[in-house]
Amino acid sequence: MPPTPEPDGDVPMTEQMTGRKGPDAAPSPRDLAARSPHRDSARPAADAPHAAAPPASSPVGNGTASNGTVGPAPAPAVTGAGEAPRVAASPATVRATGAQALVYALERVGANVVFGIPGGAILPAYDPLLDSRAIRHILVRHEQGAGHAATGYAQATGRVGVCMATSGPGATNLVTPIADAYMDSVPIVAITGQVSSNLIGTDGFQEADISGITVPITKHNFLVTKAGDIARTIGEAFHVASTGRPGPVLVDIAKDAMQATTDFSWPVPFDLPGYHPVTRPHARQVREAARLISEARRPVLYVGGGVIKARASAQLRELAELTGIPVVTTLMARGAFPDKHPQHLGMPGMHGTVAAVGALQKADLLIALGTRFDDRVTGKLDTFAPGALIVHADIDPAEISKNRRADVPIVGDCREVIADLIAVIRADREQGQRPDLAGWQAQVDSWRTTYPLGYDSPADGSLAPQYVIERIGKIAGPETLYVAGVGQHQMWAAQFIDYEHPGTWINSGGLGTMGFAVPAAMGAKVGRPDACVWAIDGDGCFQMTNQELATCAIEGIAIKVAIINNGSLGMVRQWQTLFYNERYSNTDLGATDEPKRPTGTRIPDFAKLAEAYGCEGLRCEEAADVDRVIERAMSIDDRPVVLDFIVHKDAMVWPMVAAGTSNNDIKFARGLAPDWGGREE
Ligand SMILES: Cc1ncc(C[n+]2csc(CCOP(=O)(O)OP(=O)(O)O)c2C)c(N)n1
Ligand SMILES: [Mg+2]
Repeated sequence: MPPTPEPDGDVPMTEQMTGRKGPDAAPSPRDLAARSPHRDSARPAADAPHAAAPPASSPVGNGTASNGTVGPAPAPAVTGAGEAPRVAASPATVRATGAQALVYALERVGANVVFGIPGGAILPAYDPLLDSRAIRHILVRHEQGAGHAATGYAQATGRVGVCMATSGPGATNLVTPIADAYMDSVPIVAITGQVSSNLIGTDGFQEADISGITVPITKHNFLVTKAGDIARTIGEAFHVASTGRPGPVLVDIAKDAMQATTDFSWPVPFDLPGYHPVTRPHARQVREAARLISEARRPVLYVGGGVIKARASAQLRELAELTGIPVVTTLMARGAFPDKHPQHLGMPGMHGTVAAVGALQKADLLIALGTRFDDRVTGKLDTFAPGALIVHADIDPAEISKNRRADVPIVGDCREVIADLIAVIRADREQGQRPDLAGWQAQVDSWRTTYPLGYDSPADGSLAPQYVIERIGKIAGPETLYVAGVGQHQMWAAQFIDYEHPGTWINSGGLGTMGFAVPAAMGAKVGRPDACVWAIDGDGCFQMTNQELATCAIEGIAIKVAIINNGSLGMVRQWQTLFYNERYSNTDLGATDEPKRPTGTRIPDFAKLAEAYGCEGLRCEEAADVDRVIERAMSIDDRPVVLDFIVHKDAMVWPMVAAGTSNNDIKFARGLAPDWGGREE
């Protein structure tokens, strides 16, 4: 492994500060401490010499993260650092229960929305929550919905999303969304009630060691057993979640800590020894990267979700236009670079475009920005981009050389890395250096025009799912936020909607969590109430979390949901078609099991289900009706709308690189491989 560069004059960053591990990493002392239910006693006192208040330049709280904002400017935080608690005009220090301190602290970090469900262990927190004028609590129907809603909120706004649950089953229901947020580096804070401290470790009623359970899927987690630690821990949790590489942080609070009385004051000194995310790239590494860029003849900008997290889209565009280098945007980076831009080759990976996949494979230099060489992008790793040198910039040093060795590693915030690269390259250009990329640009253009994304209309006249999604994108337009479930519909939504702005595409990329779309769309709409929010969901996914439509209807969260109803677990069925000899084991959802049921009977009838939830429900089965129902949905703003699009069962997602095979073996349709043409170098 090449050495990871150290920032100028700063401490080296280790995995223990990020929670991410390299392949051989042993648990850090902090991890071990984190696993101990007694770790609070190991914590140095808040007034220990190393404890320091956050510097004024990096205030704690929502909307203040240096690299967390996407899309339009986030709503202002309800309170800023330095203001008095909201609940009452109060002196610097007030007597408060731990539960009140929790609510005050949430107000002070700017958390104005909490998604959650109460229960015994978290009950003390719900009492002062009732008095808070600053925090809107949204009562969800399942904790998984709370977690994904927090993620959707965070993705849509760049602020920290917050979810809350009780101990035991409430907390374990948060595990999936926490893992989801971890994989996609989303800043959320999950607050859970824990049984009283004297019961911890006794298998008490509704006890689950949620901090132990979530060690591998949180950026950091805390178990709090003292009232006096609650406010500081909330401040730290928001700071850790939103700085450096964003991620989920869990705060598990014992019930007796919430019931005890303490002194609340703000701001709180932090106790985060060793947590110093590096944002400034090393100048020498940037110069080395610029040198490789000036020497490359077949370079590609390989752009990941970190560019969106770093709010670096404008810088990316400037770099791309300055250099003329073609751009690919991963599933997590859709919207980071405008789809209409002539240098954009689209999405790489398993269902990427031929041009994007081909460009990576034939490149002599990849400038990888905020991306992690995921297996869905690289295909068989040892055949990925065989002739390319790698510049890899990421805020998390644990990502660098994790999967593919970096020739030039750069640790830093993508916005700063790109800005520094621009400065160096611009200076070089002024000296007359201008690499000739004309041949390469012509080559990738020819792949793009020869192998555009496309689909066939079903021969039986039924609806093509791709057509439905394409029409939603055209009618709802590029200002809309699109939130996808997981499956074929997700890939088509990534392919057939044009994303022109960062933050307009929200999906579960890393974990691939079915059930993500409805609650995440709910959270996105709460965070961006003025935006139009469409969930593009599958009939399988929708059945996992659609109960949050009740939440949406009751809370006036007017999302639009398009169910791409192919009657099956379509993506799994596609693999059965291709790799299991068309043996469809347990992928047919049996929605229309004629003749056992009368023709036209659907289980469930999504339109009726929507109506039962207080939403508008519409069904569409004909291409001729597609625009009309989408426009009808666009005209409804006072309640959620669900559109049930009955689409062809056998449509498949193309292009495709079969799992475990080389990107070189990409097929743009069944059995059809592209002819790469051009020079093989
Ligand atoms: C929670 C969860 N369970 C199982 C899977 C495996 N899986 C991936 S896609 C898929 C099918 C999704 O079906 P549907 O929502 O109807 O989408 P379609 O592929 O038909 O568009 C399944 C079962 C998953 N990703 N997540
Ligand atoms: Mg389906």
